[in-house]
Amino acid sequence: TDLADPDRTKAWVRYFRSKGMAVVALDSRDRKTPQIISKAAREVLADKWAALAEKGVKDKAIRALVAGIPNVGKSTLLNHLVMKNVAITGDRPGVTKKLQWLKTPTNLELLDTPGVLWPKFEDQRVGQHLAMTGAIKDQLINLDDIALVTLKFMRDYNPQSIIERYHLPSNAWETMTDVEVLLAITAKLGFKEDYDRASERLLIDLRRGKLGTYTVEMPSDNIGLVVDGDDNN
Ligand SMILES: Nc1nc2c(ncn2[C@@H]2O[C@H](COP(=O)(O)OP(=O)(O)OP(=O)(O)O)[C@@H](O)[C@H]2O)c(=O)[nH]1
Ligand SMILES: [Mg+2]
Repeated sequence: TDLADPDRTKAWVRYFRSKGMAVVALDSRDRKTPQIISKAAREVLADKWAALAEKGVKDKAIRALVAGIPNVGKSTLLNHLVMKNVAITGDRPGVTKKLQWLKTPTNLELLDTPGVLWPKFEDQRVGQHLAMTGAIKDQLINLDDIALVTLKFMRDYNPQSIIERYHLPSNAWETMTDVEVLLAITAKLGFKEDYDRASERLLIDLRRGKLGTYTVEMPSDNIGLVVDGDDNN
């Protein structure tokens, strides 16, 4: 949540709830996160616990696995829940390489898993957006293509953040194409003609929240959503 657009996060929470899912929006590193998760888990499991209690089963360990796209903070979240730095985390996709059980003193067993992506993207925007957010290894993408996708997005979404971060003239968006904006950023960063390097910097800035909070897709865009058992995805 700390990196995402708050209004768009609310829209996504509403969307997944409308599909009958239990949803909490989190900053994985926040102190309150473990409490929020355990409260939500208790609510989700309430019926199951009641049924077990009726059969006389008590103190059963809760086993849960964390799953998701690469580099979203799964291992960070689990470390927080077990209150130790056991799972390896890192500022790039593909850090967790294998399944790993983590145990807590409170009878909670958590399975960390490597990030997963679907085998192929039906809509190329899905791949572009995942690349923007850092879910795809930078070695596998064309950085300047993704930088241009980012600039195209920022032109409408938060043009001022680019002007301020890279000290561009205030009318840059009116007078320049996206390619020209990238070249202007390259020059301002002192990278001469090396727009690959500027592209990389732009993406790092975006991913670290230096260009403000952002969320690229909305539920209403209907791009590559994987709910409703839609097996096209
Ligand atoms: N700003 C912010 N950064 C986070 C958050 N959660 C994790 N991070 C950072 O994001 C990076 C990725 O975190 P990981 O926990 O390694 O992500 P992962 O989902 O386990 O990644 P893979 O194992 O590669 O799939 C690390 O640099 C974390 O410090 C969060 O909620 N907010
Ligand atoms: Mg991980």
